[in-house]
Formats: sequence, structure tokens, C-alpha cells
Amino acid sequence: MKGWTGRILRIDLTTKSFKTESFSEEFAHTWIGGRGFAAKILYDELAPGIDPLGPENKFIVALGPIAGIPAPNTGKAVVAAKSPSTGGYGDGNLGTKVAVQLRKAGYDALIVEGKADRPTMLVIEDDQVSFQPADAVWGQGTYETNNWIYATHGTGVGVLNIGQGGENLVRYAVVRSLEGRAGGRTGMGAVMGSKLLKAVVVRGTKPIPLADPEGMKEVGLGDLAEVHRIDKESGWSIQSTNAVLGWCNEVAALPVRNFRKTHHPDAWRVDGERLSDARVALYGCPNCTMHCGIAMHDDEGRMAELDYENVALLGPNLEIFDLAQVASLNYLCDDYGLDTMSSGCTLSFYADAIDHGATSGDFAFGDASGAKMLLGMIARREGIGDLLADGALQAARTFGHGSEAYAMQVKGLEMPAYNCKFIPGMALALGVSPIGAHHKEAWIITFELKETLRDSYGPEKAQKVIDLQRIRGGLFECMVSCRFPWIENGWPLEHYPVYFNLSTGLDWTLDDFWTVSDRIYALMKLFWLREHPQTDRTADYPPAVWFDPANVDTDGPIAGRHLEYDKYDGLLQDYYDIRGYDERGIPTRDTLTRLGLAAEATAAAEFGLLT
Ligand code: PTT
Ligand code: SF4
Repeated sequence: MKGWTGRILRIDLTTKSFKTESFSEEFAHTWIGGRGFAAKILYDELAPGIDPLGPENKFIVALGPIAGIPAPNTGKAVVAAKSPSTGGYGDGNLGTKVAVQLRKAGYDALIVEGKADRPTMLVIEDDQVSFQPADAVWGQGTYETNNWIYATHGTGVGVLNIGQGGENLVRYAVVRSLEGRAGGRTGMGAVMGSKLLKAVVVRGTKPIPLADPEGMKEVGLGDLAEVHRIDKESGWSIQSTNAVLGWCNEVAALPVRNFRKTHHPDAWRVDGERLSDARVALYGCPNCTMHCGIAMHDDEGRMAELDYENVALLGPNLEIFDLAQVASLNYLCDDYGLDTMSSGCTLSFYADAIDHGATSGDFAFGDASGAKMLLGMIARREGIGDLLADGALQAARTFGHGSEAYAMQVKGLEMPAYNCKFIPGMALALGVSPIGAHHKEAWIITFELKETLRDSYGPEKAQKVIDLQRIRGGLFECMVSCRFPWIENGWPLEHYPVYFNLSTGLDWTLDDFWTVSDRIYALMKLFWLREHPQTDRTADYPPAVWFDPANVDTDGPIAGRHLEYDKYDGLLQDYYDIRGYDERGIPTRDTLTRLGLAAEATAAAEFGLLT
């Protein structure tokens, strides 16, 4: 088999043992890699109802047939497990040298099972695996841990590690890697922490098996140079993701004050231009020629890497408009290993709940030092931090008084920074995202606001959500590579089957990827349903506050407007109809059979999911 190493490394932390398993060509062609491999393995191997923070959960790092090879932006890895924040399938995608090193070590995926008896660092060097004590850095943040690993293993290794957030099982703890990246906002850091797995260190020295290494080198290196040229010409990396902040403010899509408002006159103070002016360094993932991680000094002189989601949710959403303070909150999230997005939404929910009398406390919007203190309390699970560590929905259930309506989350996962008070298609994209509220699946907002009528709930929006899910949540998450060359600099999608075919020797077209993508979405949905058998279509609804006439903007482009329940429900039905799901949002038996999931359909029927 070419393109895939054909090997998975399975680790048991309880017994400190490991084995290498091979997988078939059929498995590779059916699931491609990355999210496809992870979803299939977790669906098959996890018994329904297990505790995501118990030793039965499995932590997976999965790569794909173009991960790590010399082609545009292939230094990415998928981390996955049953999610502690949603209880469904969870994953994240992070830039890391592990993508390159694990493939060179001869593996397409790593499965970590069980639980260590003490803080452990897993070290993988080609065929050698060792379980090393990590007591020296247990209790330390991710920067110190990274540096300690560098000092002991050299700077060439790939590293995944967690901070205090993961150790203390914060349900939105992330996995961090060198180069300032973070991933797995569905709580993958907490899953590592629950296994006492402080870090994974990987070094590989073998060639990645490619069908046409010479062709790949020629095409891949040429395209890396071309992507670099296009990026320089477009200037996208100058402000990178934060370029979108000013636009979101303009079109009334910015989260301000726990999503209560959609724009703010001070938003310019934290926009892309200000970030670009403050820039002191630029971070990039491996194999990338359009580095987008803009780093600046925070108010204490520490270097923090900021992206749009981080800035919007830790800034305007908390009514903090001082970029150095926002950078500080971002730095703390990175060091504690907390997801910036869920942290921002959970803190804004807390301020809103106090504001509305649902609970008492001395935190308020605009209070940057209070936010810093609370992040530390969350990471250590101290005081109110213990409750906030379980996320906005859990906190709302505890506070009561109707506060669940303004806990900004879907399926338990907090929102990305798009205020969809009156953006029906993007609200649908977040509602039907299989891992909870995440923009990675279908970022329809620009299509919706630039190319269609904002008011429309027409089926073209449901179709566009599916088209984008196929590309973003399917193609890029399985291959595995960064989607930014395509989304930000217009790098044509047609390049990706070329890389895939040079890597594997196959002759696939984009249509082949759409089928695999639909299969994976159906499986992620089955995973969710198996864990939440009482679920109904309201699980695919965004927060109630977006439908609330009492919560409308009083000025700006969408003054007086809000989402409408019956129209949203119609759009949701269009989505189900196109996907071949029934009125409860369950893939029908015909759909599952068409996607090659007949066995899963039979099992789901036995489980009482299918009628
Ligand atoms: C992603 C989510 C995002 S999405 C951001 S900013 W973004 C936040 N970044 C965080 C951070 O930083 N520190 C921290 N402690 N928590 C953070 N949480 C948030 O995590 C990221 C880039 C970005 S920047 C995006 S959109 C794209 N995402 C991709 C994706 O999902 N798939 C893919 N094939 N390519 C992608 N390219 C882009 O990568 P999660 P990263 Mg992260 C500091 O993983 O869980 O999916 O959440 O991935 O390596 O950091 O790169 O405006
Ligand atoms: Fe990483 Fe940004 Fe490059 Fe994508 S564009 S690979 S996120 S540095």
C-alpha cells in the first residue's frame, strides 16, 4: 500500500505496553485517514455510555495520506476521542511537527488506551516506545513543559502536551503543540489528563511511502512556492484570521457582551490592523509557506499568538477592547491549555448570568483582571472555577433562572465568534455541526452575506452548508492538511486529488471524497445518537437567545431582526432532506446503506435508533 504507512500504533498506558497493527487497503479507501480513521475506530471500539474522562475512552492522533509530505500546509494532525464537553464524537485539528514525525516513524495513527499510574510522557522513536515519568512538569503550564521537552529531547521532535487545564479535567482543555498551536477544543486535553498523559513526543526517521515520490516532490515543492507567492500577493497573512474582525463588526456578526450585541464602536481597537501593527513574530505550522500565527507582547511582556476566534471571544465578547489585555488572556489560555473560545464564552456567560441575577459574583463585562483570575481558577478548578470548568451549559443548569437560553453553545460545545442573531445559514451550520458549535465544518457566513440574501431561509443555504461540510469537515480533515490555502487564498481544490493520487497511486476525483465525507458525517451522527438516544431535532438548534424578540439589536444593520423558529426549522428540514436523514435528524437505513454503512444500520436498528 502506498500513501499510507498501513500501520497504527496502539498504546496501553495501564500495562505500559504497545503493539503495531496493520489496516487493510479497504479500510484506507473507505475512511481515508484523520477524522475518518478516528471516527470509525472510536465508533467501533468504544462501548456506548462510557465516561469520556474514564480509562475506557481512547485518545487518538490520526493523520492522512497527504499529512507530512512536502505539499502545501500538510503539517496538521487530528486529535480525537469521545468528547467530555459534548458526550459525542470529538476532535480537533492542530498544526504540529507530530504530523511529520509520526508519519516518518511509520504510523498513520496512534491510539492511546487505559490510564497511567503516574504522570507520563510517551516517547515514540520509530519502532521504539518508552513510558517516561513526567512528574517534573506535572502542574506546569504548556510553555514550561514544551521547553523541558526541548531541553531533554532536542527541538526537532514533535510534541503534544497539556497544561493544568487538561490535568484538572477542564472539559474544554486543549492539546498544545510547539509553534504556539492548540487543538481539540472538544476537550481532548482533558482526555489526555484523565490518562495522566502529560505529553507525547515523536521522532521519526523513515521515508513516508509514496506511490510517486519524484512526482510528488516536483509538484509539491512547486506548489509550496506558488502558495507562498499568492499569499504575498494577496497580503492575507498580514492580518491573517483577525482580518475578519472589522468585517464582522461592520455586518453585525461580532459577538459582543455574551452575544447580546453584534457590533461595537470600539471594535477597531482589537482588529486585524491593530494586531498587525503590534506584531513581533509570526508563527507557522510545518510544511507551510503562508505563516498566519501573529504573535505580540501582552501587557506583561509575554509573547502570545492571536487568531480571530481568540480575539473576538476574549475581547469584544467580554467587552475588553485593549489588545494587550486580550493577548494576556490568550497567553493564559495557551499556558493553562484551555480552549480560548470556550473560555471566552464561559466567562461571558458567567458575567451575563450575574448581570441577570441568575447567580451572584463580582465579575463583570470589561473586567480583564477578573477574567485573568477566573482563568486560573478554572484551570485549577478552584471555587467558582470548578463549575465554570464544566462549561457554559453545565453552569447554566446549575444557576437556573432561565440562563440556559443565553449559554452560547450547541450540544454542550461553546460558540465560535459568529453572532448569528440574524444569519440563518451560519446558525444552521453551527446547529448541525456534528461536534458541537464549531465553524470548522461549514463557514457559510461570507457566502451568505455576500452572495445571497441575508433574510433568506432558502434550501440553497442548506445545500451550501453540506457542500462546505464535504470540503472542510471531510476532505481537509481526512487528508489531513490545512484548509487556509483554499479558503483564504483561493488555492483550487482540484490540487488535492492530485496530491492524493501522487501519494497513493490511485485515480480519485473530488466526487470520491464527497462520498467518504458523507459517510463520516453519518457515522459521527450515529455516534451522537447512540450516546444521546432521547435526542430530537432540537439538538440541531442554536441558542434560544438568537430567536428572542426581546434580544434584538436596537441599532445597526440588523436592528429589530432575529431568527424565526418556524423558518429555521424549515431550513433544518431541507438539510435533513438533502442529506437523507429523517425528521429526527437520523440518517435513514437507505442513506446508511448507500454510504456503505449497512452493518452500522443494522446495529443502530438493534439499538433502537432506526425505525
Ligand atoms: C480550533 C480553534 C481555533 S480555529 C482557534 S483560532 W481559528 C482557537 N485557537 C486557540 C489557540 O490559539 N490557543 C488556545 N489555547 N485555544 C485555541 N482554541 C481555538 O481553537 C489553527 C488554524 C486556524 S486559527 C483555523 S480557524 C483553521 N483551522 C483548521 C481546521 O480546523 N482544520 C484544517 N484542516 N485546517 C485548519 N486550518 C486553520 O488552522 P480545533 P491550529 Mg486548532 C493559539 O483545533 O480544536 O479544531 O479548534 O488548529 O493548528 O491551532 O491552527 O481563527
Ligand atoms: Fe498553520 Fe496558518 Fe500555515 Fe495553516 S496557514 S498551516 S494554520 S501557519
